[in-house]
Amino acid sequence: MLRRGALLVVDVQLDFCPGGALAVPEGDQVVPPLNRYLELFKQSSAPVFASRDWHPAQSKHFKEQGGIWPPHCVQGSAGAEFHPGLLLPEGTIVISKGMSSWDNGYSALQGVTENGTPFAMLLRRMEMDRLYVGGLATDYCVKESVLEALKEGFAVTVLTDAIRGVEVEPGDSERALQEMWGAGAEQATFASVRGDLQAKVASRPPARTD
Ligand code: VGL
Repeated sequence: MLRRGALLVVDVQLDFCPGGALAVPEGDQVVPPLNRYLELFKQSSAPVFASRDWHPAQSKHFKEQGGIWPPHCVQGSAGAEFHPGLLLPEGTIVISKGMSSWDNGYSALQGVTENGTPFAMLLRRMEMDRLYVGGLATDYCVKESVLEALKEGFAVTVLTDAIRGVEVEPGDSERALQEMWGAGAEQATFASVRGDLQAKVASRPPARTD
């Protein structure tokens, strides 16, 4: 069956990069490999989504309100910006999540577009059936997005050369990956994804015009 795949870049925001409020070790090192994927998906005319944590200033996700994290990715703040080196192509659809004060917002599948359309609904409307997922952080938002996408019935490929973990406890990322594989996620790196997409472009039926 022809697979229709989209790229989901998870939370490559300044607060999750070195120097940010909740820095993921080597978080910025996902940027160069993600740029290669972004270029590939753009060339293949495949959709690109970029999720972002987009928290209110007061959130139960934050330590002061009973959560476990320092304040980060507050709506409109500099730390909530995407990493400036991330080359999001024109037409990238931004998915915001964690926007209410009670919402951890780990899963991009709980996110919404700028128009308020739920991401999962949009993926169905666009007849997508596979998500290729990279970004930050392996052990939180990547993991939760992957697990929920699988639950929602999408196939998922984790881009293992374009993810990094928070590692609150050493080994968290490895455990997160095992959980994702156990739930049915597949893994790939750039060369095989490029092969996939090129094969698909070559075999794509004419676009429906009705
Ligand atoms: C994340 C910790 C707290 C993430 C978000 O994007 O993975 N991690 N909030």
